[in-house]
Amino acid sequence: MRASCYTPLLLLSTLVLYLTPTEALDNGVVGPPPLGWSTWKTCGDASCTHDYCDEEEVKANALAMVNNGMLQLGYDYVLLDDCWASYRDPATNTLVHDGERFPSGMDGLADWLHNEGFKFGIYTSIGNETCSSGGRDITVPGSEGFFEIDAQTFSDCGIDYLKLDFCGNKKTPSYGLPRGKRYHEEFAQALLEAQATRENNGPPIFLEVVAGYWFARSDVGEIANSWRFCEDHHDDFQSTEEALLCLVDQSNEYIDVESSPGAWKYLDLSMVGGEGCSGPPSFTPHCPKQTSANYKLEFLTWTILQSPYIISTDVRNMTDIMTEALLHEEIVGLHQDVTCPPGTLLRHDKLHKQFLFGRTIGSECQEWLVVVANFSEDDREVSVSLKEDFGWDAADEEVVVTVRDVWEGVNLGEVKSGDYEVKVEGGGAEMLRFTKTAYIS
Ligand SMILES: *[C@@H]1O[C@H](CO)[C@@H](O)[C@H](O)[C@H]1NC(C)=O
Ligand SMILES: *[C@@H]1O[C@H](CO)[C@@H](O)[C@H](O)[C@H]1NC(C)=O
Ligand SMILES: CC(=O)N[C@H]1CO[C@H](CO)[C@@H](O)[C@@H]1O
Repeated sequence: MRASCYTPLLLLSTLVLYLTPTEALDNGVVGPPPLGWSTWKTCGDASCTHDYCDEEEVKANALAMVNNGMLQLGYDYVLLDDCWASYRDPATNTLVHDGERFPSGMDGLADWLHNEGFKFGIYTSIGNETCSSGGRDITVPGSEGFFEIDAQTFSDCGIDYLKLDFCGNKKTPSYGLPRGKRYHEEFAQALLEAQATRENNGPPIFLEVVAGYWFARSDVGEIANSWRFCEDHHDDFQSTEEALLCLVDQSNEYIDVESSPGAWKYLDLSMVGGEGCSGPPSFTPHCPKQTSANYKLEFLTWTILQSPYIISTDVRNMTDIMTEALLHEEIVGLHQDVTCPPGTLLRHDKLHKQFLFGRTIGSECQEWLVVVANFSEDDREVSVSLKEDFGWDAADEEVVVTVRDVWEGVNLGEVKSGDYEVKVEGGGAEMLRFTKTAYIS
């Protein structure tokens, strides 16, 4: 199995970094981070190879989202990953979909999904090949050399979202650096122009870039609505820790471009519940490679950071942890709430492998939401400091703070000042909400 996406490691040390404010890609995408489902780790049947997908699988998962409440809760993006294109027509130079997998074509599928209330997304690569073939014995052409034509084709078939990867001839060592930033700028421009041919310039096309951050750094918000900034995420607890450690690296050494409505840092796909198993006779809809505690941690950290949350497992067969997490109304509501800035990493205790993430919430941004994540072997309570972490210092004698366990949906009690000690399950996480509720006179 080839890696799904672009691997940036070799480039990091050679880039010049600039500190400038983020501008947003001006394509009309505004508002909260996307919620949805992707084909990438969802195996459709016993012939499963990542990323297998076809019309039947996509429609069945979409209908499951209608029936299990996901769509109603806001999971409205249905995204095809690297599995739909098959060749470039030599006469018209347009990309052609795999007709066996998608008998109705991309526009037929787009119409069907729009009719059910979903938004529709597809995938391409900015190099001359895509990163995978979706389990077929073919090389799938990328968009290099055809940015305008492809952008127009995608727009014409009615997409609402495009994942832009970077594979192909960039494997030539000297390939990526001189072209990476320019290509992303040109593609974003081509997509804007294609979108402008739509009636009333819309609906907008959400643009996700996989490698754009490594080339455009602090300018990434000008070329994308979401950007990856770490390695591919896998159904693996170590991979989850690595994803979160990328935030530590950024705050120490690299530019950290903050998210804002319409421009989101993306932790990559989520595999809560476990990806599907490959091939007969082992095929089952889920092969969990993590514990439920680990999946809870994954869900809580993705949501407090307001990463786009795209689930990539079989939602036709929801496991208990999937139902508990994905359909958690209060947490999904907080993830979608853009009144206050997105969560950030407040503290990382390297020795004890503990992370504290936080953001302000509430109509006045005066409450605090935190996630404490425990990757360690240590037996040690984690303390949240009202003063150090929230700056809640004033009139401390009079303030009473209520603490709520958001996952369990219960109030834990009150704390007056100082530290709040929270016990976190091994390899797990807790989400707490701190609200100043009363003043003692
Ligand atoms: C992509 O470019 C590489 C390097 O130039 C080349 O080896 C490969 O054949 C190209 N792929 C396609 C599909 O043209
Ligand atoms: C953190 O997890 C470890 C196991 O990985 C566990 O032994 C320890 O009790 C946990 N720490 C806290 C503070 O709950
Ligand atoms: C293995 C398994 O349980 N698969 C089921 C997943 O859900 C679909 C739709 O409900 C069923 O048809 C499968 O049998």
